[in-house]
Amino acid sequence: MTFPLFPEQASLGAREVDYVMLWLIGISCFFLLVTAGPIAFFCFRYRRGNQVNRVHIRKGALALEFTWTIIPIFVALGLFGLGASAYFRQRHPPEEAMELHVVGKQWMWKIQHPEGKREINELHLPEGVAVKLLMTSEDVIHSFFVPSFRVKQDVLPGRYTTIWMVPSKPGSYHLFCAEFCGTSHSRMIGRVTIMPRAEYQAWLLTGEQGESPVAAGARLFRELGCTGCHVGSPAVHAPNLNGLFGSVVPLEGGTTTLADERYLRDSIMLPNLQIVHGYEALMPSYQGKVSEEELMAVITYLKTLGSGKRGERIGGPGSAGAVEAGGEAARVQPLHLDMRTPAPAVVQPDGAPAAGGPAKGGTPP
Ligand SMILES: [Cu+2]
Repeated sequence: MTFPLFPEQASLGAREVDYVMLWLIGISCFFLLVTAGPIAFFCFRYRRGNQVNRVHIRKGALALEFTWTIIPIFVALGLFGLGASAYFRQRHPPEEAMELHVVGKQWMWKIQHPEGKREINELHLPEGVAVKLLMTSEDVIHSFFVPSFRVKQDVLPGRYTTIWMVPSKPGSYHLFCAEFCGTSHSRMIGRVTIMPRAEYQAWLLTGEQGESPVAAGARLFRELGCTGCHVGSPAVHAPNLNGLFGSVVPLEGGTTTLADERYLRDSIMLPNLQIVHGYEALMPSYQGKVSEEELMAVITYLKTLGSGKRGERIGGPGSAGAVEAGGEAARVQPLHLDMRTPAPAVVQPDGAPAAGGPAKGGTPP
């Protein structure tokens, strides 16, 4: 149910956030009454000049002190548990979630869908599908806020942040920037439109059909000269990128790091930050040479290498495996919502994952 004064609930996890909020408000009101009430009463009763008994004031009450210490501890721990479990679910998108790219800049939201479709200050989403937003900023700190989804996340220059949700109710909802980001911050607003899946699929095919991030990434990988060192048997000894994403990378100095989006980004923009064990620091920095969108495209392409996803999305059985600098990338199909292929995490309105793809992250936000 939607509670009065709360924004509409348009994602599956919105209700959970509302319950946590209501518990916090309820418990705060309760303790406000049990403390402010007696204060007001005693102020009145023991005001100066009032004829009341002021002798034999009780100095200690151990049982009372234990009670008002122990009960609030458990109340606070309970609230912590509620909030932490909601937060934990909000931070862990299911692996199969459909990934959209969001770039914030003064003063607009630029969004790209996995099939290549782009939009500005508009975000169209299919109903009942887990959606993950990979976000960064071109300039200052912005904050992606959709009240009806109960999600808000800072969008930072030089870093990736993510949020995810399962849109649950077709309609149109507000999108805000919730971080003061300059003179036109108040104009950095947009709309989120949730559509039934078939309608979303049809909408994807309308208007200009852009290059998908995977295809663009494959092309850039070639054009930027990455193939010279990372493909085949190059003259320069460079790390193999097949199956890199999600793996643990041994670094110079004996430490390791997880090859996530942050690592891939840093390896391209700040290559000397973390040197892979056994390799020389020969990689040039691409800072200033690629835009945020291009960088996201290259990283999306790298994520598909050797992960099996590449075959699923761009080639077919023959294409998974060796890095080929995306020769087949042009054949990207809008497969995400095609029922014949492994779908992204599709979640039924009651929160249970459908057969199309389990939502490993549990109850989504
Ligand atoms: Cu902003």
